[in-house]
Amino acid sequence: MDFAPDLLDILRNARHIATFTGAGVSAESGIPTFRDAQTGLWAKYRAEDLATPEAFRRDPVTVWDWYAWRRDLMRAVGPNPGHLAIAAMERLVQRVTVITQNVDGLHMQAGSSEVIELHGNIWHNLCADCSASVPESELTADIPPVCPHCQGKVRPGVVWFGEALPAQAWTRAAEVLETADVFFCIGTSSLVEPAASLPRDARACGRTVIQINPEVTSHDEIAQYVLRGKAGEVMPALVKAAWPQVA
Ligand code: BJW
Ligand code: ZN
Repeated sequence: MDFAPDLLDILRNARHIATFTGAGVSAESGIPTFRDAQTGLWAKYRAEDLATPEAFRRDPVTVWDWYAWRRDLMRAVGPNPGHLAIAAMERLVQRVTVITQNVDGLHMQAGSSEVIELHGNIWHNLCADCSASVPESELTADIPPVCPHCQGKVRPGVVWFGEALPAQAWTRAAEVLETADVFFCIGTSSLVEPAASLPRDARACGRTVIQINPEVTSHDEIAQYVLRGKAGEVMPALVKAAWPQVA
């Protein structure tokens, strides 16, 4: 794989690299994306029936069961070379921040130490009524489990449509834009707001934006470098090309 020499220089000289990631990064681990035709979750299921607070209120059993199925699927897989290449940059660059829309925890499993989860984490549980966090050890056998504090219904700790992103995660992501030299945008369709605004904001802040995706997205227009391909192939090759002695 060939990369522009100036891109490799930018990476070698960077002191802070941010990677903004989406479902495409976990696709090669075997986790379906949302919007890919045929294989994406939204090709088979309706987001309105499963990923909104209204859906949970209407049919908590179906929503809980769907997330239980996805948890089973995720439990069986691990990080792929894309996650690992992002984590490996921590040994080569002063600071690497991962801002992810993914809820699977695979960046942490790969060894990334600074991970901002914009859409929550599927392994967390919280009460839909009192918002208390409920540890796995306190989950009752009910479907959905019952909150130990208020007897409300327990739900997965992810961000559904119509819900605000966790304030602290959003603030931290905004701070990253101020210091990162390079902003990778990897494996996201960039259709879901407000997360999709981050690459645009990064470009407006004067950062070098690098897009990695096998398909065209609206962020091709704002990225200075567009690398067409799979994250698990492009990222390891790029890290090796930029730091051939050490990567
Ligand atoms: C590969 C690859 C490989 C494949 N390598 N690449 C402004 C304008 C319009 C709408 C809105 C707006 N502001 C808010 C909205 C509404 C809504 C929204 O954006 N809707 C649009 C879809 C129209 N946003 C919200 O509701 C958000 N909340 C909000 O704004 O609240 C406001 C508020 C403020 C104060 C109080 C109250 C409210 C919340 C959004 C939550 C999104 N949740 C989900 C589900 C999470 C839980 C779960 O997992 O079930 O998050 S939806 C889903 O989409 C998931 C993802 O994180 C997110 C993004 O998807 P992603 O990662 O981009 O995946 P795909 O499938 O779309 O794309 C995969 C890409 O990978 C493709 O490009 C492939 O080509 C590529 N690829 N293989 C590299 N090997
Ligand atoms: Zn409760």
